[in-house]
Amino acid sequence: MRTQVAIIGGGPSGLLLSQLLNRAGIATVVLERKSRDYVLGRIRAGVLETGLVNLLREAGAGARMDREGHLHDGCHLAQNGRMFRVDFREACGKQVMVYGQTEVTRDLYDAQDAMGATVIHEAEDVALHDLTGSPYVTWRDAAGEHRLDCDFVAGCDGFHGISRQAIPASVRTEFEKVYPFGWLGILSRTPPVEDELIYAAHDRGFALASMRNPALSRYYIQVPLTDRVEDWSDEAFWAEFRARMPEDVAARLVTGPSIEKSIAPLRSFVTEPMRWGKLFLCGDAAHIVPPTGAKGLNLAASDVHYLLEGLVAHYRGDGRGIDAYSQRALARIWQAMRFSWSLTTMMHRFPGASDYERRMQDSELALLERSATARQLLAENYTGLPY
Ligand code: RFL
Ligand code: PHB
Repeated sequence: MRTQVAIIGGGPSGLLLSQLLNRAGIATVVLERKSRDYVLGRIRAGVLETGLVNLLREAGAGARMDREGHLHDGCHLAQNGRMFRVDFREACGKQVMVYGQTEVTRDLYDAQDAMGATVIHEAEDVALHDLTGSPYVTWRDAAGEHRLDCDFVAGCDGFHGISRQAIPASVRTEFEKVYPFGWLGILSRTPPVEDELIYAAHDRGFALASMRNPALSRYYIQVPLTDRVEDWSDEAFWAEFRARMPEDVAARLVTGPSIEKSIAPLRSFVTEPMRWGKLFLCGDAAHIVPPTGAKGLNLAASDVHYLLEGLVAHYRGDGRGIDAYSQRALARIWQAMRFSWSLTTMMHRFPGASDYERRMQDSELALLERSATARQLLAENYTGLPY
């Protein structure tokens, strides 16, 4: 089998890249290790920047998002019970779209099906070969062993994928920060407690009130890394969540059984460079941010944007875009890294933090409440820096 671009990973970055390349007349094959149902069962991000919203429309996969997604003009920040609003529209003239990653992925699968694109599921032992020469990919499935020859490989296989490891360790520089806590998240068929997201700093730990639609809420609390999901009954979650929200919000909270519950550790990670020979890394395969800034999925989208531009230009005879890919993508990634780190640092309770560090966190939040300039900076970063 032969294609132009072999895409490893059928998550949002792989599918979006495949969809946009196909529309530009460039052939792809997507190889995904899991089944489609498994991929669609993951509950992850919920906030889309304008850049991703526009890419989904460009990909012909934005119609349901435009019907069912919700544009938000701002969000709330709370600190030990006090709450104030950051108005994105007023601060920087932009909005975000609240629409779940699960739905984005489903829409991309449907769009790929509609154009007859090749997405191969349950591909095991995917391996990349001759990445600095004539690249090819091998894998195994129920039907046996397979080989796919290609011009390029896009490594869109997430943080635990194999693509990043295919770059020799001597070429890679990795940057990592592991936070000493995780987020326990639940999804419940209850009306969201507020129309917009609430990011709440509290002495008991951080909490976030988010949503998927008017009947489906997504809530999170900061928990120690040693906690396990089994330790948290729904009742215990609701009690802790309520305790961290401002009183009037807590009083309005509608609770119900969780339909998903999971713990995600918080980590920042970047690998440089994002290109080696004919291999390009995209999305979580190259970088991870803590979810506080809602940047993970959005960074995957900006990588896709830069890689798409580079590949389209390459097939028209101009190689400058793929040569600049790593540098262009990383410049934006490091800005989002900084933003996610600063929001995470401001909002969470760190074990062993000094009183001085606590006062710094309070002062950062007070600055945001007082200063339109500070809110502008937050709003510009939260709604997404331009591509
Ligand atoms: P994904 O979504 O991880 O998709 C990678 C795909 O590659 C497949 N794969 C392989 N396929 C073939 N061969 C192999 N050897 C393979 N190894 C892996 C996987 O099965 C998978 O289908 O990466 P992608 O496409 O780059 O998308 C990135 C986003 O998913 C990610 O940035 C965000 O979801 C991060 N993230 C969140 N971001 C936010 O902005 N807001 C959030 O609230 C938020 N919550 C989360 C998150 C990530 C989580 N993870 C990774 C555990 C919550 C969690 C739990
Ligand atoms: C979510 O809805 O899952 C969500 C929203 C905003 C974040 C993180 C997660 O910062």
